[in-house]
Amino acid sequence: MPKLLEGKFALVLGIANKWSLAYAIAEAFSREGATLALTYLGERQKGSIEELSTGLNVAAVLPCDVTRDDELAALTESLGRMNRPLHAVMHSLAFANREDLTRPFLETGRAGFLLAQDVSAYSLVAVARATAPLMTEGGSLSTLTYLGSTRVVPNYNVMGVAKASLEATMRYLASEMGERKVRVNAISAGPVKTASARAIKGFSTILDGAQRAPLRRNTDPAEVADAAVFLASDLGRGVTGNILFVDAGAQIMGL
Ligand code: IMJ
Repeated sequence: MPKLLEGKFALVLGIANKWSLAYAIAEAFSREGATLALTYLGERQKGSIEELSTGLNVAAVLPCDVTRDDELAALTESLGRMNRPLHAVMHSLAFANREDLTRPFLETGRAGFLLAQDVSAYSLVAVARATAPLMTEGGSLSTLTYLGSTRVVPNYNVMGVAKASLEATMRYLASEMGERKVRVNAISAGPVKTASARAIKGFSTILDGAQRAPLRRNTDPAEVADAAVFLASDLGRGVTGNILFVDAGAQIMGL
C-alpha cells in the first residue's frame, strides 16, 4: 500500500511524553511517510522531545508555548527557513489548573477560566495564524476535543467549556480557511490513559464505563492517530469543519 502522507511536511504540537496522543499521532504520520516538525513546551522539555523524536522522521524540534506570541512568531520564522510548504498541523494540547478539574465548577475563578480558554481554545487560532502563511499548497489543521464539550462529564468542568469554545473555533476557522484549501477538523477521542487523564480522580471509573461502548472497549491512541492520518491525508480532502468521534462508539449511547 502506498504511504498516505508521502512527501508531506507536518507540524505536531503537544507531545509531553510517550503516552501523549500527540506522540501516537507523530508516530503514525512518520509511518505514513511524512516529514515532521515537533514542538516542546519550555527548555526543560527539549531533551525529552528530542529523545522521543529519534526513530521518527523528524526534521526539526522547536520551542512553542502557545500562550506566547513571540514563540509563535519564532515558530513561523523557523518553519519558513526550512523552505518547504507545510501540509498538516496537529494541535494536540490543552491545559486547565488542576484545582479547576477537581472542585465544583461553580467555584471556577476568572483567571482559571481564561487560562483554560487561552491554552486550550484560543491557541487553535494562534496556531492557525502562525502556520497559514506556510500552507501554500493547502493543507489540514486538526485538533483534539472531548465529549465534555457538549455533555456534562464529572470534573471536566472548565475544560468542557474550553472544548466547546475550541469546537466552535474549529468551525469558524474551517469556514474561512477553505478558500486557501486548508481544512480544519477535530477528533473527539474517547478516554485514553495519558498524563492529562491519569491526573484525574475517578478516571478508572470512566475507563470502566467503556464496557457500555458499542465496541465494548476503550479507545486506543493508535486509532486516534490513524484518524488523524486520514484527516491530514488526501483521503480526507472532502472533510472540513467536522468532529470525527474516535471513541469505540461510546458517544451514541444514552445509558
Ligand atoms: C480531564 C478532567 C476530568 C475528566 C476527564 C479528563 N476525562 C477525560 C479527561 C473524563 C477523558 C482527559 N481530557 C479529555 C482532557 O482534555 C484533559 C485535560 C487536562 C488535564 C489536566 C491534568 C493536569 C493538569 N491540568 C490539566 N489540564 C487539562 O494540571
